[in-house]
Amino acid sequence: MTLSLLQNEIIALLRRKNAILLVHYYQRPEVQEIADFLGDSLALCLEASKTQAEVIVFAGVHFMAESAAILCPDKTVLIPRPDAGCPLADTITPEALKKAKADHPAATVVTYINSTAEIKALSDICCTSANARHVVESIPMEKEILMVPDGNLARYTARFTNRRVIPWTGSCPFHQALTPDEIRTRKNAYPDALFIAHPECRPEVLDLADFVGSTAAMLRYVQQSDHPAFIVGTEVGILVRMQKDNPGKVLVPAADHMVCETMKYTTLEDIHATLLNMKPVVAIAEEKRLAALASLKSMLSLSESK
Ligand code: CIZ
Repeated sequence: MTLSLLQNEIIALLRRKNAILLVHYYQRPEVQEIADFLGDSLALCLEASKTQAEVIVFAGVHFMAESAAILCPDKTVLIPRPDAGCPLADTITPEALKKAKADHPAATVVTYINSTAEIKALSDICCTSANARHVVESIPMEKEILMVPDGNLARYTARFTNRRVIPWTGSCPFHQALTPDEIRTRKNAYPDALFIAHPECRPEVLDLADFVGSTAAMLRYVQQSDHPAFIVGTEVGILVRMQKDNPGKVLVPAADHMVCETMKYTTLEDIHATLLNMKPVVAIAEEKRLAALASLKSMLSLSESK
């Protein structure tokens, strides 16, 4: 692969500034090409906490860079596009969560990593789409569970865990927009393909899936399968990595509209400017960071004991 002049300049700047570039699977292809690490939000934050680099440039949406800053207070975390928000994370406000907690005072609050630092700070434990079931199963049977902000992930997790889960009403707009009719149309066009879906899709869509899993689990599934074709029910950016890992397989997005607008904000020009200016820096007030860290750590200690 030949890199562009701008890509090479970014790589040179990264080395000169003792920085690493963390890139989410849903980012633009040209940004994915120069990633030091490509991954889901949790894997990227864990890379951030292990690196010797002093500076982390996060190509993702805001909550992801915030999670890196929560876990790595000794490092400078830069976000090239601070306006790259997450519409799912925005479906819950601290005030609304405080009210829900007051309405369900005995409930354990399980919060998807796709949430702001403020929401994490008000939660008992975080989860990802990969470990939601394990996290929920760690909570005593008799406890009510308030699971925020993704209602689809909450409902999907509840199916397997025999727990009293109260789902929040939030959803990711492009996962939520995928319909069973669109899947049937794709299946007619690709009758030999398996349909794999992210748990942020709605229940009627998940019912049609041959496999449901997180981004990392979907990548693993396609790579380990002998099947020649897949209809992929998550953000189209993941197809870049999936196709690279599986050059001989037919991979089609479940619907062409499965594009996260804010994930595509970050351009090479933004990353270049960020490295030249060493800003914008992700800053979180220490009290809030420590409270958010506690809910992330509860999740991490659980996966260590798995
Ligand atoms: O946490 C992430 O990175 C997202 C958005 C989804 C996933 O399943 O990995």
